[in-house]
Amino acid sequence: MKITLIKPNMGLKKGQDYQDLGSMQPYALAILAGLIPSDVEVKLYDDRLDRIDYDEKTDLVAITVETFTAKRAYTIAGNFRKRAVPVVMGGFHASLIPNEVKEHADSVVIGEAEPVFGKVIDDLKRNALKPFYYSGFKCELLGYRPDRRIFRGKKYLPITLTHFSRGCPYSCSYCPDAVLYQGGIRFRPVEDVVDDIESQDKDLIFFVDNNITYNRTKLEKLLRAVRGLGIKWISQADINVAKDEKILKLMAKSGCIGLVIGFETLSEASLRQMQKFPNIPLLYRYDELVRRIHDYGISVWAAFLLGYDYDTKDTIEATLEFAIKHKFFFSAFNQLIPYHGTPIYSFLKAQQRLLFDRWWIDTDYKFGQTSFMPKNMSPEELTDGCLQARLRFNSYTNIFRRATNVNANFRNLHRIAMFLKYTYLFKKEIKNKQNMILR
Ligand code: B12
Ligand code: SF4
Repeated sequence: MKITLIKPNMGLKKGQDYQDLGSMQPYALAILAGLIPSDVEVKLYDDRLDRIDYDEKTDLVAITVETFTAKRAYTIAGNFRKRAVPVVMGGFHASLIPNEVKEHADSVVIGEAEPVFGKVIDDLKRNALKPFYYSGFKCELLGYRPDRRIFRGKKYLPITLTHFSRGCPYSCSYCPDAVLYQGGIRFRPVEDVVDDIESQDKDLIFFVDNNITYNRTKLEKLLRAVRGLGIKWISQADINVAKDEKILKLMAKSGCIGLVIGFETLSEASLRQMQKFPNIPLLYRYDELVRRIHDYGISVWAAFLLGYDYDTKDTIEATLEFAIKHKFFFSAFNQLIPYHGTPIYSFLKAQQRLLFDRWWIDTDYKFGQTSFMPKNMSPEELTDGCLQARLRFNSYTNIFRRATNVNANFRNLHRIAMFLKYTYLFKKEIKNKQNMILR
């Protein structure tokens, strides 16, 4: 028996397949591969790097679907189903809007693969696949091991993705994770994480946790365990971590070189509307807290989300100035994207402010476009404001300014190389991705 795993590409630019300048390993598919019995052959097609051979013999196609790759996933699924190969889909989008996804798949897994993928394979063997498998986002994170052999021979960035925790206790109104995890957060045993890291030959680890710093006691255990492994790592955190100097020190000692932090907006009213509660009390301390993180040698990858009802063009400008002032390693100036199933999607729909019912499958929608009617700007002004912020943050003058952050971005040769490499990739990607058509 053979199972083919697929990570779809996102889009087309000027009629050509869009190519990421650097793709990361599709971690979810390594988890799936680790759940497949050893007597079953496994093959990965990463549509961002490979050309899929639809005629190659296989017994099941398993596709991971995010909202931005849904359209392409449906096309790929259609090509296999035409050849009578059954298709199962899972992932964020499949769990957010399973009925839409079911129209393009034989089976849809709603939730995490671990509790149900074995059952899917058993049912396949009996020729009795079910239309839906429900597992939710609450399974215990025990004893499984991602199988990354599927990535061999493919040109990915030299980063290993793994995680310590899954979930998030907050409920920001734009966030698909909040909808799926429903406020839960679970942790892997530290030994499993160490094992997973030690089985890799890469020395840069990306913990894809939503917020690795949420539970400091558990984090401390992890930090002490990974300190001796000689790795460098990055992860996602909230700004509250900067209040705790002891943990910052431990993080730096254990190899932490960067944190993705969601600042979102400098408008307190917008933060309230987002229900971004961990940020609100610290909004007026952002300057001091960012400096402290940098003082510990940790770079900040800032994430902003613009276009909520109290944001104006001035908010975008102030956000850009804030990002330049703090010489962030990287900044994402994202406009609000209403994902199906989130409270903000329902809110905008009820107010008849969605410009597309389902932007992700609408042929008129382009990547980077605003898909709703903002309150204090036109959609075009929001689109252009975010694009200009990305371009200006990555102008040569501002790259030079950010390079003078010698505490973090230019701390040593390794960091300098990393800063230059990733800044080059990000700068190129801005224009590459903007206005791309989803396939
Ligand atoms: C790492 C990451 C990235 C990396 C790339 C990762 C990669 N391998 O290419 C970077 C930083 C480049 C990135 C980019 C983007 N990302 Co991103 N990213 C993440 C992040 C932080 C972790 C993803 C991950 O590995 N999770 C761990 C895996 C194991 O979890 P999982 O995918 O849910 O998989 C489990 C289940 O869903 C299920 N499952 C998944 N697939 C399948 C398939 C089958 C068949 C089955 C049975 C089950 C199953 O089982 C898995 C194991 O339990 C998530 C947020 C998060 N914390 O998860 C956002 C997230 C996935 N990204 C998101 C977005 C929007 C993007 C961008 C579009 C952002 C942008 N505007 O450019 C781009 C798109 C890139 C692309 N080319 O596709 C959104 C997707 C939302 C959605 N509704 O689809 C997320 C959820 C963030 C968010 N909260 O908004 N991202
Ligand atoms: S803190 Fe981050 S992961 Fe958690 S709900 Fe808010 S946006 Fe989502």
